[in-house]
Formats: sequence, C-alpha cells, structure tokens
Amino acid sequence: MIFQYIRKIPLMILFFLSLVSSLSVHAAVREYWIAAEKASWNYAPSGKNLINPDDGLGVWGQSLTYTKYRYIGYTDGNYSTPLPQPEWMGILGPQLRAAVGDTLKIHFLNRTDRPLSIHPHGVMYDKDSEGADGGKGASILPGKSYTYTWIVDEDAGPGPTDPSSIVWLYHSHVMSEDETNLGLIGTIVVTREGKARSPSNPMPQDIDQEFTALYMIFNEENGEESGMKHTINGRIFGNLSGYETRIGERVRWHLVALGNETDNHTIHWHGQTVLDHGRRTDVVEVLPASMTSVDMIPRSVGDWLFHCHVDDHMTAGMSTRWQVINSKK
Ligand SMILES: [Cu+2]
Repeated sequence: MIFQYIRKIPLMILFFLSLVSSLSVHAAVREYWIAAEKASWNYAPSGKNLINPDDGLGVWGQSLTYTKYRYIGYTDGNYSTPLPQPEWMGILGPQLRAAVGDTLKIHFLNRTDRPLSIHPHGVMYDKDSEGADGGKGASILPGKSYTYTWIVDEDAGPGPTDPSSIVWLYHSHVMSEDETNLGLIGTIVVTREGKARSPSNPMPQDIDQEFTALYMIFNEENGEESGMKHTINGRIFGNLSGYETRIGERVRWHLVALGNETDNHTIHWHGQTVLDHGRRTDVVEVLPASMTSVDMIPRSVGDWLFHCHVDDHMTAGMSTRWQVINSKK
C-alpha cells in the first residue's frame, strides 16, 4: 500500500515543479490599498443639464450633493497618496487589474463609521476572503484593516467566446443593498493568459483603450423621485466627462449595473456599433449585477450621446457624451 504512494512521489514533485515554473513565468502578485471613506458627492457638478440645457435638471436638481461612502485607492500602506483616476470613472472605486494566473492582494482600511467589506465577483477565494457571509473578512469594523487574497484562476478569466479581458464587480457586502447604494462599488478587469501587455501591465495587448460604465439608480430620499439619481458612474445629465477616444482605436467598454428592479438598462451609443460576443448591436441590455464587455473601433468623429434607452431613465438624466476625435496619439 505504502509503495503505491512512494512510487507517486516523483510524479508529484514533477507536477509541483511544473506548477511553480508556470507560475513564475506568468504570475504576479498584484497589491492594492483601498480605504473606504465618507465623501461629499455631487451628481451634477456643473449644476446644469448638459444634454438638453433648456430642460434643466427637473426634480432631480432639487438637491445634488449627498454624503456617499467610497472606495479610494492609494499607492501604498500609508493611505496618503490616492491613486490617480480618470474623470470618467466618477464614483467608482479603483480599477483592479490582473491577468489569469495572478493573485490579487487587497489591503482594505475602513475609515468610516460602519462595518464594511469588499466582496469580489468572479475571482477565487476562501471563506476569509469572500468579504461576506461570516468569514474573517466579512465585516471590517471602523478603523480596522484586513487583507483579502483573491486568486485569478482560469475560471476568473475570459471564456472561449469572451474578448481578451472581462469585467467583474466588487462591492461592500455587510448590508449589501445599503452599501452599494452608498457608493461602495468598483470593478476588476481580468485579461486572458498570454494577452497582457507586459508582466507589469495586465491591460490587454490587443486593445488601445478600456472604459467602464456603471448604470445605476441611486436612491437618496427613500424612493422620492427627486432623490432617484439615474446615473452613469454616479453622474447625471451629461455631467460625466472624459470618455474620449480616437478614430480607429480599439476600444473596449466594460458595462456593469447594480441596484433594484428599476435598474434594467439598455445602454446605447450614438454614432457607433459594438461587437457584443459576436452580435453586432448599438444597445446592450443590463440588469442588476450584470457584467459584460463589448468592443468597438470608432468610425465617426463627433461628440456622441451615450445613454440608457429606457424612456423614464433618459428623462431622469441617465445620459452623457462620449467623444471621438480624428487625431493620432
Ligand atoms: Cu436605464
């Protein structure tokens, strides 16, 4: 009996070594430092309806600034230098990136006044790194920190019909409904093995630009219509800026949604179509916690609408613009 196992030892060593060598070639441990913080958030910093100025902001303009809770990325464990973030990311937490084979180490500091967590979709974790439902990382008390370990395995990466990178949500999950509505939301982008630009840059090599858009209605006043903020990345009525690209660039849109039964959105671009897993369209349907990634190569110069095609949502300001210019980088 025992000899059976002894015979297998060399095979096991070989297997272990090949695993280690394959990991050492591709794998990286990617560390992020994220603090949860209270912050003042203005849904329309210009104070204007930038899509249809004559219409104004309607009831949704009665109050624009609220206290939100946000995930803020920092460069290191001092939590003093914030990671730079493009304007179009709006209220989203830091963009986490990895390639298949990597490990994500997420250091979390709760600087707020309520217990919070980070719960990821898609990646592999043990109970303590689930950020929900009873493990050690399920509820991090005010002032406390915790490190989550997430394995970016094959099953966290693009499937056979997916593009070379795909998007996953992460969000707080102590009282999930409350905390996503407070603003504790971000995304993870995972690139297929062998498709990363370099060991230090997991962005896909076959894409020039990646954008993320969260379509979500934030409920600020217990369901009063004036407090139902129909946002793209936390902005309304064209107040999200920075979706800027160029003719001929390979652009990937990571589309996510969260919220309630009213968060059924039909995301529409003017001026351009997208390739959605082999389907050509210019409207992509999302539901709460949907995550999908679609591609385009802009063909027409302009300052184009990007909006939800549900009538009520359009009226409530769920729109912005994306810009295509002609110049080369
Ligand atoms: Cu909508």
